[in-house]
Amino acid sequence: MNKFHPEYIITMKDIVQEGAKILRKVTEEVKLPVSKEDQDALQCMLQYLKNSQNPEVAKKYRLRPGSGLSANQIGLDKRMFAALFDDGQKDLECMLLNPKIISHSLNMIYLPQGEGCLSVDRDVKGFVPRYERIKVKAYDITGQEVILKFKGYGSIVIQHEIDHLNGIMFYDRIHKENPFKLPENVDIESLY
Ligand code: K2U
Ligand code: NI
Repeated sequence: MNKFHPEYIITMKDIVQEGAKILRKVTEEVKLPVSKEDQDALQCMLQYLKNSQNPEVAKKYRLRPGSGLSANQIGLDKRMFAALFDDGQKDLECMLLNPKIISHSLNMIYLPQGEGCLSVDRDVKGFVPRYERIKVKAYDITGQEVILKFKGYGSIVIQHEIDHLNGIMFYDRIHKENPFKLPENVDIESLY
């Protein structure tokens, strides 16, 4: 049994920091049908994102804002994550299990300010090339298979989270010699 029951409030002390082995592990597939324990943990992860994006609550619990949180970031060796972001039209929340990118655009994008991470308590400068559009096959919290498309900022968030499930940190994707060098012969542009 893990501690993430429905009323549990995830705070920064629950978020694994870089250096922990679990952040470098390829995490285990979630068993279907989805157990109550896994559903509860996923709900706690989404609630963290909501809390962290609410200024009063974030202040009260000293939460860093997040638009995504993967299970291994709270110490669970499971292929699942929660995401909460505004995709330009609407506020989108998702909790996905066993996600797989099944297709993606050739063109790429990057955040001009670079990326951050709840598990990385330092500034790491540099561009992180991401696919502009992705199509993802995953399972929702009820165990139903879903096929979802993401573009722009949402695509960046989802790729950042799926990377976590594969033990990849955002700075692994920054050019080693010149952090602001973009990949050649790739159509890549700043998200804004
Ligand atoms: O996985 C995580 O650590 C959450 C990441 C997700 C993320 C980082 C960079 C770009 C997209 C997603 C961050 O906590 S989200 C932090 C943040 C919050 C608001 C806006 C941008 C980044
Ligand atoms: Ni991260």
